[in-house]
Amino acid sequence: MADVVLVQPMVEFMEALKERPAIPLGLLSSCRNLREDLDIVIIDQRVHADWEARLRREVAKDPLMVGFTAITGRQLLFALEASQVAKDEGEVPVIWGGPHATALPDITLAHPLVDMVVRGEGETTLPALVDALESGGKIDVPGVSLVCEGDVRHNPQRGLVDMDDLPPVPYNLVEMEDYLPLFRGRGSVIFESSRGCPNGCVFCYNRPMFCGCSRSISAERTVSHVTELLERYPHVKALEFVDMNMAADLERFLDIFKGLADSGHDVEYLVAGVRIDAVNGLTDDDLDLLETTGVRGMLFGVESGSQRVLDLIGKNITVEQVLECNRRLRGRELGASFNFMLGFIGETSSDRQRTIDLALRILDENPEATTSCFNPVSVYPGTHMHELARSTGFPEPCTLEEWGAYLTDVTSIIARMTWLSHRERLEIERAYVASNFLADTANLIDDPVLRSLAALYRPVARWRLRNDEFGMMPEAWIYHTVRRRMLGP
Ligand code: B12
Ligand code: SF4
Repeated sequence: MADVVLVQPMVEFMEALKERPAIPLGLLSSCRNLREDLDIVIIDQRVHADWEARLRREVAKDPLMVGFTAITGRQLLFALEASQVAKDEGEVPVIWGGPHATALPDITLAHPLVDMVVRGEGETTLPALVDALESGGKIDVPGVSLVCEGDVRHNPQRGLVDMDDLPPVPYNLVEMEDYLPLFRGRGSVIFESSRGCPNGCVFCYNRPMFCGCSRSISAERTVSHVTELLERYPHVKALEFVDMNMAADLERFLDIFKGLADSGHDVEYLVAGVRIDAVNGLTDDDLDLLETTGVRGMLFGVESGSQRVLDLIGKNITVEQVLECNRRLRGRELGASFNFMLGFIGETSSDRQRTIDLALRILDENPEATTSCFNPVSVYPGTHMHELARSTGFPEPCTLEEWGAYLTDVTSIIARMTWLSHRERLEIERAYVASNFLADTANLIDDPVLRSLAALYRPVARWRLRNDEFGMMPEAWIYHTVRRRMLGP
């Protein structure tokens, strides 16, 4: 009998483009401190075609709890579908954790399918909660919210974990072969070496989750955990650091790559969260070190090409720093990718054109660079952006279903941009569609046919963006139709 059943719901569109998803790191990480005598089962909607039958089977065995993770967006709808299955099958407590439940515990608990919420990090709260459930006593565990006699009770906040004290992630709880999405043709795994970020961008989930507090595993321990992982799973040939701001401490950042270089793994690395100013603080020798160690992906959040907007959103970088970073990375194999967003509150049409121009200039000045699609700004609960959006009459989603539907599709995100005119929203939608094809999509799309079609359309996309030509755009309709087909109903 499983004592603890955990469910990883489907996420969204991006996953439909990859043959295999990333490991369910949030759930695995929450299990790090669970007692060894407990039986833990992880069911993943993305890899277990028979997830429903598995879940029914496990619930029928009367476990202590069934836990679900979810970020804001469509994943909430999948988590609800699975929670319904659990509730249909037995009397088991349904417990939600993850970014969305943390930001909005009241709305989450208002749903009849959810019994408890774990706010924030799971590493200490989950073991304490499991003990409380087992003892059958009062659930007075810090970090947990629950409904008590019809009222929502939020137990006190739990302090943040010391990442250096955490044991390694128990990857053995899943079949590694089911995961390993391809990065440059290599099976990759995700790894977290730090949490949080000292900066406070208005749109980012960092503040509500981590109060802007940045913590990390020491360089030495990071290298030792990575080495252990690579030795245990020799078919892992790429590793993605999913830290929000991995180079917040430059010395630690460099020490990690020195340590990895010394251990001589045949592995490529992707650094998913790195700031422009951090890279500008590296010497050419440091960049050489990253390159020889195998760093082949560095993702930068630039967000806007307008200095006025960068200041408005608290990004704390300048356009000049972005261009300098791009120049420094030119001719290097570090896989620089620059990310942008359109539709910030207070942004004008000329600010948006500056963003498009900056993206095109980056690509012109550095043939090795790529850019992401220009995501329309989404309102994440608990962020400062959420408060700003409310003041413009943003139609507030009030339930889990509404939050799920709002962030399911770019068209629904754009439809709620109450701070923009109808014409501006149309411009953003079309620039978004074209921007999907601006740069090479090799790391995003596994299907070679789709990739070739994207490459064929690239010159048209660049022409549209360069010339602000969004009048007649039948390909926007084709794009949305294909996307909906891939996502399913
Ligand atoms: C890997 C990743 C993904 C993966 C899948 C994520 C998943 N949850 O299944 C993919 C690539 C699919 C993805 C997609 C997106 N993502 Co993403 N992604 C991440 C990333 C980089 C790492 C997630 C992770 O593994 N973290 C490490 C683990 C340990 O942390 P965790 O999941 O929060 O889990 C901890 C706690 O939350 C808690 N916990 C979590 N679940 C549970 C469950 C239970 C039962 C318990 C007890 C505890 C618990 O315990 C864990 C340990 O402390 C994070 C940034 C980050 N560093 O966290 C963003 C992040 C989760 N993504 C985010 C966003 C916005 C997106 C996108 C919308 C981006 C975009 N614009 O396209 C898309 C989603 C939709 C789409 N368009 O496809 C936001 C979510 C904000 C929010 N309010 O929900 C984050 C936080 C980034 C950010 N800085 O804002 N993403
Ligand atoms: S720098 Fe990045 S991680 Fe830090 S607050 Fe801004 S967007 Fe979030």
